Amino acid sequence: MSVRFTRALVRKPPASVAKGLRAVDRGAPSYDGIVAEHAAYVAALERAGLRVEVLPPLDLLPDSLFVEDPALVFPEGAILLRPGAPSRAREAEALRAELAKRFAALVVLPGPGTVDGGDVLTLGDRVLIGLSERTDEAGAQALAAALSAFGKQAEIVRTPPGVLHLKTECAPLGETTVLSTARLAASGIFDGLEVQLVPEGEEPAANALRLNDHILVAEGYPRTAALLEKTGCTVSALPTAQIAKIDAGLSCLSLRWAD
Ligand code: CIR
Repeated sequence: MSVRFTRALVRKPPASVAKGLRAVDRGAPSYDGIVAEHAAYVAALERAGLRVEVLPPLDLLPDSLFVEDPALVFPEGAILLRPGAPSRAREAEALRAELAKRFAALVVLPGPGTVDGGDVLTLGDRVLIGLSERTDEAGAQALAAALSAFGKQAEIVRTPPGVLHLKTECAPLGETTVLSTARLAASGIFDGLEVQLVPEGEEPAANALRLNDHILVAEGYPRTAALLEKTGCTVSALPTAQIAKIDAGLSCLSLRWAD
């Protein structure tokens, strides 16, 4: 199941987090603010029933709290990815031993391509891989081959131009249901699935996180929260103003799986 989880791995924000990559400079985030947002996030994962393990901060890698980008995890095993930003390339290696401890199978994605986990949307045994500034064709092909060993069928799609990651604009709400911005849905990549559209003007809320019968959504997007309430899930609105300054949302702060 794409939305059933029992465990999560997160990494504490490093003191260097204000140096995290950002496409547009809207001012540096506050370290204390990011620590507070991270703590609220961990508490929300626990309320959703997940056992959360917190890895130590890595000061040399400012974006290393966004653990979803350097790896992909399933109950059957983990894949170490190849982050597309040069400053993030070493994050995968930093996760290797932690994943090897927790997963029976650990696959290291072969080069030379690049893939960020933020471009990977899992819907049951179907996995969409979005080509972006971070994920290239060679990386997507290598990941598609690695996924077939886990019994997953990959489809290579396109992250919209100017959008950091595929999941910046969408989130799985079930195996056949996605939350999406209208512009991403208009590309046709979700044809055949049930699509819940994020109300116009609330696009940043598309990067929500369904965990069991809970859904986490960025605070400040009341129409999206109301839409998500209709699923019958418990909806928690979480502060993300500081991590948003370095282009991050809710999914990228954890690796999640069911054991
Ligand atoms: C970056 O640009 O890589 C980080 N500052 C933010 C990464 C956010 N990751 C994600 O949405 N999957």
